[in-house]
Amino acid sequence: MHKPELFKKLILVMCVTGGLTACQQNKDETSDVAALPQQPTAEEARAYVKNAEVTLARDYEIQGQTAWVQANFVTHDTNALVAKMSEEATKTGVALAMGAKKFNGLKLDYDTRRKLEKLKSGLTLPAPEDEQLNAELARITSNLDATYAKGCTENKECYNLGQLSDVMSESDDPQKQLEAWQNWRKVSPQMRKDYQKMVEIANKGSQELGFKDTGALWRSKYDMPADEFSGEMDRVWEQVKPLYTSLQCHVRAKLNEKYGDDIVSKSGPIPAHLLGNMWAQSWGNIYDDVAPKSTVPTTDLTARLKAKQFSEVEMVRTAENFFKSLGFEPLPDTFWSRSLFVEPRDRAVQCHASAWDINETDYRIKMCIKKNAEDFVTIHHELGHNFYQRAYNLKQPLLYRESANDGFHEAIGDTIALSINDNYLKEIGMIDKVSDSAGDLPYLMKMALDKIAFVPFGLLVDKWRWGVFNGEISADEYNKGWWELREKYQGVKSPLMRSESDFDPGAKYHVPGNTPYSRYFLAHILQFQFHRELCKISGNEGPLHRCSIYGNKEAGKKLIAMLEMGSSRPWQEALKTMTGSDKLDASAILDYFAPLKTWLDKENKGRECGWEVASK
Ligand code: X8Z
Ligand code: ZN
Repeated sequence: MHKPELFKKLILVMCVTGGLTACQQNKDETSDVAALPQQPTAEEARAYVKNAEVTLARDYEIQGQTAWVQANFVTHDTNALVAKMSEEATKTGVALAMGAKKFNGLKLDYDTRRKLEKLKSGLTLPAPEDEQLNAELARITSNLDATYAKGCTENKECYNLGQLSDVMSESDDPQKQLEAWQNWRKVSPQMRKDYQKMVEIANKGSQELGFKDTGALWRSKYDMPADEFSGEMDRVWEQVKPLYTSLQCHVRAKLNEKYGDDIVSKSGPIPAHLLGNMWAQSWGNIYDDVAPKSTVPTTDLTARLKAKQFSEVEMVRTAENFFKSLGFEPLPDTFWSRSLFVEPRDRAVQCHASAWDINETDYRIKMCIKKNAEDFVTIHHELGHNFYQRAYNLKQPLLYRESANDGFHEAIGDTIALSINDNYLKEIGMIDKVSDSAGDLPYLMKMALDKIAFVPFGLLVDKWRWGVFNGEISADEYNKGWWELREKYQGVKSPLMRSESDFDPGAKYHVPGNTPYSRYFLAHILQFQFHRELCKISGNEGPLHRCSIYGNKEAGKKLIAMLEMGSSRPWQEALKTMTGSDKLDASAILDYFAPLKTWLDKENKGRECGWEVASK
């Protein structure tokens, strides 16, 4: 609900609200399912799927509205309403999944088979059929989410994540950054017990549906065997790793120059509070510390937004204009009247940005926008969700109203935002002059700090959760397991001694929010594949980082066609229609950053790159 672009997954979690009548109806359907004959027919399978789509559609809107109100007004009561709603919805989702299993092995037409598979694996956290456990799961998930949104410790000391994040990104005082880093992590220890219980219940639910554990369920959603999927993630990471290692090496050397050996060693992992971001997941905010020396300063978009006195709404309008320039229809009036753009002063809201489709015509974003370049990009990210949702909602039946895979959803707005370069900014009057080729390296460095730095983080969050779900990371080693992965993949370490009375994964929204994270890893690879292709269609002949697809209707047409497919075909096919290849492929991201890699390798001469990983 907090990640409503996932709603099409969540519909399965939250299909029923609306009180007794709806519940009753669902009970009836459940018993219909139980009464299916031993050898069901293809006709019954088709009827089952049709019925499931009607059931899921029925309460979609009221569920969205309930979740919207809770996320915009986090209180004891709205949490209770959401918990009740997800309890009912999970019950229906589980019943539909169980019923779908009865058609296993039956020869069916393509769509009926595909939709049955979606019914079986659509839930994110399935509950067991036991009613009490289902109710407990719903209570826990809603509490975890609210704890994060409110940002208060068990002792009722409260922190504002937005303000702490400003310290992380703007302060030049490592002591203040450390304090902000530490304070935010005081909110999460109280989640630990609930989290452990939640894992236990969801695993039981997943097992009842026939999955080994909840992680196996999450990995089963990619049109390929679950193990193959994790192999694909690792394969692509190996492609990006040399570039990441070069970047980490350069950044570490620069931070070592700035802070000295006592704070940043020349050969170990980098302390996590010095990278300009609360989770050290993207490093664009420390650009000034690590920038290549150049006669040409890179465009400071934050400064340009300030100079032009852009309001939050104007930032969103500008992003909408980009989509319109590609041929997308404007967003509806209700988008502008119902979205949340500015953090309210008088109540707790879930500030983590999200995009919602309440029904086929009602689209919104919820975001506590800051007037800076980072949030300008995030606005494009969120609108990408809304335009994707509308494209498939208008073309596809309910069970196909989701992206080709969840990485595609996360990649669309980012793909558009890859065009936010000098060429584009000049075209829309944000800057007067496009920098010459001397500006390339600074720009690529800025982009790499955001995009390349993110890749290992995008990989490890779910490595941690997969380990938690399958028991490899036991409850008494949650925090240890987290930091081992952070060190291993990112070469980033905790700035303070941590122990099992901490629960640092809980300080990252998607963990208490139960939003799978591999999607962002996929998106960071896919967006460059999309960008490369759309640039080709636009007739771009220069380097990829100078390409802007703004205003190109041909590129827009190709993009829209893919969005309209929803999840009706395997993602590999959607990718192929768009790019000619059916494989996840890091060559596009590597092409994009090739000049930077050459530069980094030169800079890193004589430096010792890489880092030792403490053995388990
Ligand atoms: O959560 C998000 C979006 C909403 S789907 C703002 N992102 C990830 C994060 O913030 O951790 C976008 C990039 C990665
Ligand atoms: Zn997103």
